[in-house]
Amino acid sequence: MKITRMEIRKLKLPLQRSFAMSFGEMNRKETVIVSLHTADGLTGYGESSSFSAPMYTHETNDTCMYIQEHFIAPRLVGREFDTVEEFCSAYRSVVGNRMARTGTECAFWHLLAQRDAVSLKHLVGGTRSTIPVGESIGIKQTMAETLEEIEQRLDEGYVRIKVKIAPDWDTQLLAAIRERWPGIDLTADANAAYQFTQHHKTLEALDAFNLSMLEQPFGADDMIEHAKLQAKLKTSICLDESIESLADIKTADALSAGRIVNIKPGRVGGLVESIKIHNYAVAHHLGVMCGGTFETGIGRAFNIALASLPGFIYPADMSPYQLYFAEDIVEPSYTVKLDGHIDVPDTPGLGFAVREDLIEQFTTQKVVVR
Ligand code: OSB
Ligand code: MG
Repeated sequence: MKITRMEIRKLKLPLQRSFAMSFGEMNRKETVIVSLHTADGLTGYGESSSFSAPMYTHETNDTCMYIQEHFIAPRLVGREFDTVEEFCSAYRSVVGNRMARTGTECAFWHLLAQRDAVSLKHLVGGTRSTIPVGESIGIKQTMAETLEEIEQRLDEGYVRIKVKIAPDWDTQLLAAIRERWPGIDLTADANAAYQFTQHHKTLEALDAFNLSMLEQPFGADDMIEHAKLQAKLKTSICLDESIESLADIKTADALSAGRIVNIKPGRVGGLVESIKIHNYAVAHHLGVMCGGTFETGIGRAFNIALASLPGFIYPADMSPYQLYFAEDIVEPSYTVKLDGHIDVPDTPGLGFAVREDLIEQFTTQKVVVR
């Protein structure tokens, strides 16, 4: 397939409500949508689901656009690629910047799915036809609000509740949830808010809440600290920010820094690296869950395909757009069924129809490389 043009757009999506995590509050959602256009007239879409500020990782919407425009697109446009390996090797000189690379790489997977008339699930080797979904609940003003939202999601069928925690929003909250729902699948995600010396006692005490996992208590680089805590904790640590690559999961495994990995294509640079991490985790008896960074339906399509791999035994962070955005840019988007599962599309291509008119409408910045 010959790439004739690459478009990189920043979109601003109207948010339904803000969402707070330990590192800050998200009051607007901007994302980067990439499209690759071929000489045969195909269009492949991908998403670099980054944020306006470098809070979750070092990348931002603007760095994703910049890296793709100046360092990735020029290595692709005018060239021909038949496999994802050939495609990725064209820009292998670009280190880091994994969210930027993800948008580009996923757009190529979308092209492959169209060329071969197969689903993304088929391309990645997925085996599940449905995947279980849990809700990720941000830090709210009050406990009552949080409990109310949990109740609503449980009524809607979600099979796991993940609450965001921080040093001033942890034990009391978890105690209140457990008091009301002793048996639900409950997890907590700290987004790197704690420090070992200051907080390890508090974190060890979280064992009392029978969480299915404690996600990323310490900083991304604090692999040793995670290992020290995991050695004292019954609860499994799930690593999110700490794992950007296959090399990172190998390090984490060697140190016993956690028992579960949250895989997000965006954080690790795309589906190729995600599959490698998944395969390593399965071979080394680590658990795997599929996370997200509030992707639109385009980014979610790749996450859903990934989550259909057999190692994804934990419910995915895959809440549908209605929880965050007023409108999605695919239509129809997916829904969470009353049994808490979503169907994995198994039709050729993305599995969702892209609303190009809405992409146009939400675009605030656009770069075309030809
Ligand atoms: O830590 O898993 C996280 C969203 C943005 C950035 C980081 C995280 C999250 C979530 C929500 O928890 C996951 C989602 O539904 O996309
Ligand atoms: Mg997380």
